[in-house]
Amino acid sequence: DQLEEAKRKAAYRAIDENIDFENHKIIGIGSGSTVVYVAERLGQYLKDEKYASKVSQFICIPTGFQSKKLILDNGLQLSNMELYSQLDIAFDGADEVDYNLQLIKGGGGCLFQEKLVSSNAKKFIIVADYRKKSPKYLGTNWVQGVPIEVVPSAYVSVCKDLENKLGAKKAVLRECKGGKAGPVVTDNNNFIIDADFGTIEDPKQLHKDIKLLVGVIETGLFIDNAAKVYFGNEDGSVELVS
Ligand code: DER
Repeated sequence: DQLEEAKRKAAYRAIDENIDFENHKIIGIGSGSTVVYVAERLGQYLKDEKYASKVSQFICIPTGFQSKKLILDNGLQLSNMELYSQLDIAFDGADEVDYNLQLIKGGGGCLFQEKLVSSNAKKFIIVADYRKKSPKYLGTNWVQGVPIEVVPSAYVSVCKDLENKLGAKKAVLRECKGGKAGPVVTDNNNFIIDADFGTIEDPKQLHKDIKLLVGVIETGLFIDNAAKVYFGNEDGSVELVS
């Protein structure tokens, strides 16, 4: 369908235009439904005799359980940040992109590992469908709030701080929808808070303010991180913004 095609085309083009088969070795693989096609494209190169010897030497670093599975399902080599803390390039999705390429990420609850990987990659590439592009500010298309990873024992105090000190309209603990009663628990055994700040004109400052709250581990505001964004459009075209 049109949306999946948009994701696939953006992801394929991002790989085709940014993977340096000669010099790249450590590759970050993000989380979500668009990055599925990034791993799929690498898997295709792995099956192509022209590229197989190079791609079989790639070391892929995941950003969570789903990301690990993408790497393994496509026959790629899996490793981790403890063994390879500096990456050549990383690919990931996003929940929203503003005019300055600042991002909201964390809709999938993997924001900590995603930011650990992206901030240690020489190049960070985002692949996203047309729904993620905001005309100007964050908080325009993505209205579920800024995802924030917190230490479980601090979730009440952090929610209060977000509302009373930082002006969030609402800050709520992310609950599991069906399947399990209770809060979402991250791959790092933490909780996620979604904080609604409306439109965010200064995401860099907001990120800093949130990070200072006791109990906050990381925010889903990715500042000055993305080098390029490939948007898959409804008409099948792909737009590169950098
Ligand atoms: O949670 C995240 O940051 C993921 O990257 C997510 O935003 C990806 O979204 P997608 O499933 O639309 O690619």
